[in-house]
Amino acid sequence: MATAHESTTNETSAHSADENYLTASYGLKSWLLTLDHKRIGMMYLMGVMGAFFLGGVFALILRAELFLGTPKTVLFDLNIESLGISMTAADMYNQMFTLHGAVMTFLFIIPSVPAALGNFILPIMIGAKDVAFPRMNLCSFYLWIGGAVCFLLAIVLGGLDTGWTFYAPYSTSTSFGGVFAALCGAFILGFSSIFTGLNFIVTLHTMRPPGMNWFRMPLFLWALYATAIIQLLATPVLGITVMLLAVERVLGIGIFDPQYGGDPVLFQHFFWFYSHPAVYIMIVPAMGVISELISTFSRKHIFGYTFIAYSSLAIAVFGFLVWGHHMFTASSELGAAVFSLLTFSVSIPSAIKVFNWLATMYKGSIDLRTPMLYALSFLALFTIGGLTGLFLGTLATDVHLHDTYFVVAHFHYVMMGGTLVAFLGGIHYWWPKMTGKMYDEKWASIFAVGIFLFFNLTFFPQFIMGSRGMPRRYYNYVEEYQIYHQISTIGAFLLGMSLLGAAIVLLRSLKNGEKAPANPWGSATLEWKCTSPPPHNNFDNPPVVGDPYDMQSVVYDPEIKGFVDRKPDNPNPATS
Ligand code: HEM
Ligand SMILES: [Cu+2]
Repeated sequence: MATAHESTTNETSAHSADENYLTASYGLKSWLLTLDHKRIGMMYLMGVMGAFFLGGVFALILRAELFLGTPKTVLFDLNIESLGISMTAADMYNQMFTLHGAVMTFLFIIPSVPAALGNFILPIMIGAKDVAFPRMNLCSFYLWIGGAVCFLLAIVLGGLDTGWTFYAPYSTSTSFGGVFAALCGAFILGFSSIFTGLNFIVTLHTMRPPGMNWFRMPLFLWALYATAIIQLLATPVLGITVMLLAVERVLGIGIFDPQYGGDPVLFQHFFWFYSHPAVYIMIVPAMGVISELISTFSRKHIFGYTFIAYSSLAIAVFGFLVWGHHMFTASSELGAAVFSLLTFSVSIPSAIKVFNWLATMYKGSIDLRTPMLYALSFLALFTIGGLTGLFLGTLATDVHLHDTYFVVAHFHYVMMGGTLVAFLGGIHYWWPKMTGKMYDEKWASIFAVGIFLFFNLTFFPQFIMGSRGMPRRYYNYVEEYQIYHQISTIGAFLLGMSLLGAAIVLLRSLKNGEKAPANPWGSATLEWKCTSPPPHNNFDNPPVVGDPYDMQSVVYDPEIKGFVDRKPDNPNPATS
């Protein structure tokens, strides 16, 4: 007699081995015009990885320049009279950190987890065929492309040196010609982000299968849901702000520039009203990935499910109340004291998550596979990033640390040590599902460890030199900072090589990798119940919804080198 459980595993055999979303149709057009969330997710993945590579090249140029202090430079003065180009090494450095920051923030880290991994995984995790609005999903991807083109155009049009924050009145008066194009890029990318968020909210509200109430949803989905709320509510503010700035720059209407009667601090309020919540657009989905990884590779039910779920929402809400901590030195003392106090509120839900992950691991059967190595890295690096944030949130200490390398180290620990590392963990975790191939475990884990070590070598010295007064956004420095900069630069190049190594391991698996089973890691969420890679429609019959963290519901089957559903009447599948 076929039990409910069997019908889900039979799903696998209903498809011939090579029929899946990658082989459902062929040709460039079938990809470019696809409405399949999986293909859109894969295109996003390629796009954001391209952006990350570009941003990484800018970063290495910055670090190369900083290897030598005053008065030596690696960058050079550029003078091509026939083209009307004249730029000093200092100008070039300013351009590089602006492009690095803008590309990493707008083109890479904001869309990374939601638009690439979320698009691929979210519908399958709820047993659905697609997101609620597949056309809007494709539109979001093309808006991303449009935004990327604007940024490339900005480089061609003379670049920009405002920093990724576009602070007025400098951004309304700088002579570099790329500002307008970059503002348009940020505006368009905002819509791309809004469309993804809107799609996820509607999908989660309307398309969850019977049996999956809100509290049976995997925590990755709670995280994407909370993120989507921020995307929807905060991004329009950025859109309007950059448009106002563009109008001011082109038409000279006084909004932010005191020269025309505008208020530059107003710009900072508008900008950070988006950009602080935006840091939660970056970190909350990453936290969602970590919840899945920690539970799966500890082979234990997640500890404190409800607390983790609600803490995502709490972060989304509190995140809107703390933007003033970016402008302590520009606001009234009372205002600054209130924002300082409010800032601490966000650390509570973040700490709740960390404690619950630790409690999940406690007495678990921990499997140090590559995705888990990334998850452990995340725990260490995110904790350092978060705790150093408290020094910056404290009014008195921030006055000293503001605009130093301490800040640079802090946000790289959170964004790169946190989000990027979780993103890499997520890619390694879902890679078999997305591509149908297993990668080389040994080399993948070697590079994961390398990324952890060299990340610290790059960014830890920056805390020290920052607390000793090394300001950020400078292309030169006095001799006492040289040793820290040199360690940091060496670390950065080794880090770059480890990242490249990790990419090569993954890409090689496409050619040489073993075929992936449906459920290689023993996870209990629904995306592991369809074949790897999934068929075009994900599921022919809706899968049976269970507890997403019941690790006892699956058992290892050595024959297929993967996990299968435990059948209620037969606890050992190997003998069946
Ligand atoms: C190999 C890895 C990386 C290295 C070596 C690196 C290095 C740097 C350097 C040297 C600066 C300029 C500091 C200054 O002069 O103020 C900088 C700024 C910045 N980085 Fe990175 N970075 C890396 C990865 C990332 C990632 C993954 C992100 C975001 C997800 C990121 C976001 C930023 C931002 C937002 C700025 C501020 C730009 C500005 O001041 O306008 N970086 N980074
Ligand atoms: Cu903030």
